[in-house]
Amino acid sequence: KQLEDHLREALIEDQFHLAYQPVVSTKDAHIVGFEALLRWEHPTRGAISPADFIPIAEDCGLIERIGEWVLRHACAEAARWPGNVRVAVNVSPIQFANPSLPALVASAIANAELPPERLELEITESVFVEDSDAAERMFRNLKALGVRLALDDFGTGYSSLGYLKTAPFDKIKIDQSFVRGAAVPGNRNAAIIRAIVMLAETLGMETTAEGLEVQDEIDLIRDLGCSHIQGYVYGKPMRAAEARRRLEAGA
Ligand code: G
Ligand code: G
Ligand code: MN
Ligand code: NA
Repeated sequence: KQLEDHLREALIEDQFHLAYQPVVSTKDAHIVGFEALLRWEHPTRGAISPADFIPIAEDCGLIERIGEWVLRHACAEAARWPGNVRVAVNVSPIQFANPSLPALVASAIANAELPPERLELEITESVFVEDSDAAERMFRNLKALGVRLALDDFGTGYSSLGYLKTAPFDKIKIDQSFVRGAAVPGNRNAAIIRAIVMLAETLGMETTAEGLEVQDEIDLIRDLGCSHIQGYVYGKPMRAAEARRRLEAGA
């Protein structure tokens, strides 16, 4: 059997779950939200990484149904969290190209009774490559719903910067490849992060530094002015129940 057939089964047989990774404020380390990350536990093959199966789901057309599953589950979970804690959901470029995405997002937040500003959609630069007019229309339609938009993996893709003029992002997520090594003296990544933060601030956008693993990186990222931090240093992606416990513990 092909992985594609296993994926179809996974949807029907409830083999997916979401893991939630904390995103904390740089200022005082309180949790402002979680990124929802898809996990697949196959009954015999064990855990399969989204890095491996998302591309296949995109190729065989299953990403639409999987993406809908993710969106609805993430919104339902976030609706149980205290007042202003957000959930971030990764949106595939294939989903983004589908004109029905705003209707799906509207339905997901309405069903979950989640205030729209508590949902953040993470989108990568690649959506600008094919048809940037269509991309900008989509951004406006999503913004009109009141949800937040984040530019994911910033700096790793096509980075034309031109789209930052008009695309209504609320946040730039600085890819972990820039954080790695940034605390080493003489490393140029710190200068790049500083420039991205200045750019984002000028445009009124927040910044999340991704993939922080050690305390040194926290100190550096604080100095560089990033507003938010995400990484193993504050928590690996965790089960929904554990995320709720973290919120109750207030840390
Ligand atoms: O969670 P992990 O660390 O393994 O993620 C690997 C990759 O899979 C990342 O690029 C991440 O953005 C992507 N990913 C995780 N969950 C989802 C999801 O629900 N939808 C999409 N489109 N991508 C996801
Ligand atoms: O592409 P995207 O940024 O959505 O994917 C985030 C990926 O980064 C997930 O696979 C997540 O598990 C992973 N991740 C999150 N924090 C860390 C970290 O501190 N170190 C490493 N190596 N990976 C991380
Ligand atoms: Mn992401
Ligand atoms: Na990212």
